[in-house]
Amino acid sequence: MGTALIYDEEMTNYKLLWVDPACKIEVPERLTVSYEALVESGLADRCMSIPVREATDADILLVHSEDYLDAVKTTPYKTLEELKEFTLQFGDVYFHPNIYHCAKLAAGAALQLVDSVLTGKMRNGMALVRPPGHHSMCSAASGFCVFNNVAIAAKYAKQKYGVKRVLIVDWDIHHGQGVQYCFEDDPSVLYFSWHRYEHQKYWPHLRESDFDIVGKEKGAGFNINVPWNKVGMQNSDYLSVFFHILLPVAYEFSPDLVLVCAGFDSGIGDPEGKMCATPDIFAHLTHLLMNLAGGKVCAVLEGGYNLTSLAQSVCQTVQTLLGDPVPRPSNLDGPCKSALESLHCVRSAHRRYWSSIRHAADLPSCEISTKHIKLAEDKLDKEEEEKSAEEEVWPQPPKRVPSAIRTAVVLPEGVACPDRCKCLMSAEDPDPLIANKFRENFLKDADDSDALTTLSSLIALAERMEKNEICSGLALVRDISMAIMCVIQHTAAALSNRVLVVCVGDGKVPSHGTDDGKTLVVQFSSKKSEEQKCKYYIPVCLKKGCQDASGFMQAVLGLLLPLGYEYDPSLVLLVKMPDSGLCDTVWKQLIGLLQGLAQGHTLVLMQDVERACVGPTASSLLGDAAPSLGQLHAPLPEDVEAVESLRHRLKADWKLLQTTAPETRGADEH
Ligand code: R5G
Ligand code: ZN
Repeated sequence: MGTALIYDEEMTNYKLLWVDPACKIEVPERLTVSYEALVESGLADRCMSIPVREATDADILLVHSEDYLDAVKTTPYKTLEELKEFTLQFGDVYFHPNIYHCAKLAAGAALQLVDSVLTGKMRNGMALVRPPGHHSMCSAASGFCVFNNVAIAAKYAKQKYGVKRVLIVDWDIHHGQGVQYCFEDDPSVLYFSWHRYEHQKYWPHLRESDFDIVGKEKGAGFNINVPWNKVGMQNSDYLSVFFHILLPVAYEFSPDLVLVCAGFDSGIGDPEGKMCATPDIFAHLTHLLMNLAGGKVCAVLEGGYNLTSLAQSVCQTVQTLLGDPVPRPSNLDGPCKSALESLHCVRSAHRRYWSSIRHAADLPSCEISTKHIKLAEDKLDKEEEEKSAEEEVWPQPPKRVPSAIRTAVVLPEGVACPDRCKCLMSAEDPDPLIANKFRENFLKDADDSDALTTLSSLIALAERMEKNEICSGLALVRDISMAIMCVIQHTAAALSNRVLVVCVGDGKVPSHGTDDGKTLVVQFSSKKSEEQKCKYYIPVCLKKGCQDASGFMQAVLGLLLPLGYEYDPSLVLLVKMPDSGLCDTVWKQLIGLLQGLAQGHTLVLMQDVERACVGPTASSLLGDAAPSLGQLHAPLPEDVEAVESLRHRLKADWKLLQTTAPETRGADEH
């Protein structure tokens, strides 16, 4: 099951035919540079190329009115003057004799993608299309959009495949008001959008783009707007919103399909968005969505006007859909104050609808609302904006070179090597140097040659992961504590290495050497442990340990991922203690999510009795999508309390744990 790529050069055959400074950015080259970058990087070849088709009238009428469709149908026959005239009805858009044809192909491309994925022919995919879709409404074109490609695709998926819940993630920097209007009373479609807003000063200047517009009637809570009130948002700002809003709600919602309004004008260098998130952020955004809906992610191009940034971002997205390990996250220095204000507003507006964020703080009565326009600050913003115009420079994302071996395993005799994995159990004798070191350090009283062989193989595995010959690994060991110590000692020996140790289940984790910052240990257990000993040992105590999926996922999304991303390890050591109580599906979600760290270098340790878990673990390490957890119920109040109190205690040290802006005392406050 591969990745679909849907593209047709025909969609480059329309352009602006008159002078209009606001419209000149939407050019055919947007598609050609994106596609050429995919071809030149070899990514296009690795995808399955699926032909586009024209959306039918019936498809288009799923979202648009007959009158509007009839009107657009006349555009191929109009003269230049008539096209200009027609365009004026809508504004913020342009027409061309061939745009109707292209708009049918763009919507049809989204439908071909949905067909490929929902028939099970393809795992996921991306459609490179023009014109974009997310602004177009039932009876109106808007913001370069003619037909609402993604909205049509969502309706089509529901109608043709009986899909019950669709998540639409709109990471374009503009508000897809067309998508919002289409589904605002529909609880079967959860629409999430972040967008440049600047207290309504930014296009399309709508009151209904603000955080307090949450959907209507039965659809209340199923529309999530995250307004950005400043330009220059960075990787941390985007990831914070994913960790603390989108992902908890998305897991609770449990979509059967994820559609992405994949606009890249939210990336650095874009003249419209004026944001500063680097192209590699799209690898992470994509990766974080890929364990929802059993991996059924369909990305459809929307905006993106800096051709360099656009092409790089498209490549990052497609390479991630293909399952290649994601790059180390960069520039994570915590969300800015304005982003935290937005985060806080959105969480408080939605806490009544979603149990996963019910514990969020209410807005203080003085309300740092996005509606509150701070005049004093606006002058400063203008100055900032001028300098951050188009001369933004950023390094080209490094090439993501996959390891020769994706997943290697170290297993005791008698346990079969899972499919597609490399078995490392050393037939040859262990390296005598390593063997001697072990005897001295760990195996004083034992002449346990089995243990020696296992540990040597484990070290060999860790070493080859460090050299990037092997991406991820799995070892079954007799003595988990000793194995942890071996790996930590070995890995931490290199100067720049950091190891994130994630332990699920009770049992003592060797925490010696955890205060130098070279290891960060997070342990999930049901046993109240002593108070946290040091900054780098974080015990997470859950009432039913890891048995309750809701409580566990809340801790993973709201605590472990932000900590992990900020810590930025070079290796993730994931340890499953005996009797962890974690079920396979939750375990697979955990492995999938953790592979966003350390370039996918995840090393799993389990006790040798856990043979039954080898298959599922290997599958996740190989990059298979985790199965959906189903709709999650409310987490236990005790667990919410435990996770929240930890988060509040740790947020001074770890900025990605913040969800509210720090109090500021200043003249502009009152
Ligand atoms: C496009 C306009 C104005 C006038 C004309 C830019 C996008 C996107 C959407 C819309 C625009 C803005 C034509 C046009 C604005 C105007 C990019 N969406 N836009 N008039 O995803 O006052 O401001 O990429
Ligand atoms: Zn846009």
